[in-house]
Amino acid sequence: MRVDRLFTDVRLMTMSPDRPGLGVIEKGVLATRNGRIAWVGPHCEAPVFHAAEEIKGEGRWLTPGLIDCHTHLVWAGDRAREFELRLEGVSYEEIARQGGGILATVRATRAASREELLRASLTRLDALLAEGVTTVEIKSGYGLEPATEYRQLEVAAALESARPVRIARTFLGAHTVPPEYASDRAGYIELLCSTMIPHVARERLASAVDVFCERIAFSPEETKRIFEAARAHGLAVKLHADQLSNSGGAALAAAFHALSADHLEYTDSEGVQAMARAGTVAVLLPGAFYCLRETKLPPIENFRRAGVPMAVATDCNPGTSPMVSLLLALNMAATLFRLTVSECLLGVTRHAARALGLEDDRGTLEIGKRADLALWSIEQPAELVYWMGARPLHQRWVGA
Ligand code: DI6
Ligand code: FE
Repeated sequence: MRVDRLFTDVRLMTMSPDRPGLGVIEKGVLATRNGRIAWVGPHCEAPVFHAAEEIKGEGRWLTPGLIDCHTHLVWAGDRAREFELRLEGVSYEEIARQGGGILATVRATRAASREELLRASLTRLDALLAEGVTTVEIKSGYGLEPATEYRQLEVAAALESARPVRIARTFLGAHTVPPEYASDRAGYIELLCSTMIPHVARERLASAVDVFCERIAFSPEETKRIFEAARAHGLAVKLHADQLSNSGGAALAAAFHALSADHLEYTDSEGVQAMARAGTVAVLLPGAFYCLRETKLPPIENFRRAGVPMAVATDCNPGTSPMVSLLLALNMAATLFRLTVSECLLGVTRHAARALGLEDDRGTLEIGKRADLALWSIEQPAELVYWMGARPLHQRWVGA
């Protein structure tokens, strides 16, 4: 069999649904051709390969490249001062009401040039890539006006040319109501639905639409209207749901067959059941939970029992999760949310791919999937979750 790259002497976490847990193959071989996986399996079953390049793993672990399926990575400015205010006891919601929070980042992002945005974003992106991430979802939502929203998405696309990485783009114009529409919410929603969503769809600036459904952002009724516009323009939907209060966000997301509902601290069993029926992925964001010093845990055991796939992401954003380490998010998901090691690792591979609607394309080591790979200097899978701040990545490939 003629192949481009042949990985030998590797232990595989295939993440394949056809095998239990992480789909481990202890003595594995993986071959790639044209950027896709051409063969994968145990060494003893491997055919004879003619490879342009052989990579000897020396017993290291090979996994699919990690997927960070929820970030707001493109923004300008910083919110370190707000962090200090919170340390002094001011709440996140109070800061938002005073015009800080998201709106502070909106001002800085509107004022930033394309180049400034790109430079700031690359620093954060590089930190993720250094830990084996090969796909990053990036949301807009710090423009809240057409030009800046589109610019954020264009910068997200430009990151893909600047680094070996795949970017999935999500339009989050419905992050919060911008100040100029403070007394005309309906006017902003009209702008979203009649101008921005059609433009984003037409220009293929994003493949999904997200909404922050929350007391301080958009109501379930408003969310519905925005989702209907997304659907009418052929865009998938995702939802920031039940993060600070239970507004029935999870059930609403499920009713629209959302790819994912994210955060979910306040989701009730009705929401969990609806997500299970719709096949909506639960994206858990322990970084935001940690930064807000939230104490209400997402209903993990309920998700487990109902068979709702769980993903884990950084939520990288300047306000509630200034986190550029997906492995640290895993450690937090285990320690704070009690996810198992297998749940954690499936949550940044197979289930994260599904949260982006890309489960047929990546997220597992299976024939035909993209050869986006990470090779780790570890002795056992648990080390990817156990360490805080270690750099266990040996090498990564995007389309090997
Ligand atoms: N939920 C969050 O935690 C972030 N956005 C969202 O919808 C916060 C974004 C920010 O504070 O800048
Ligand atoms: Fe978020």
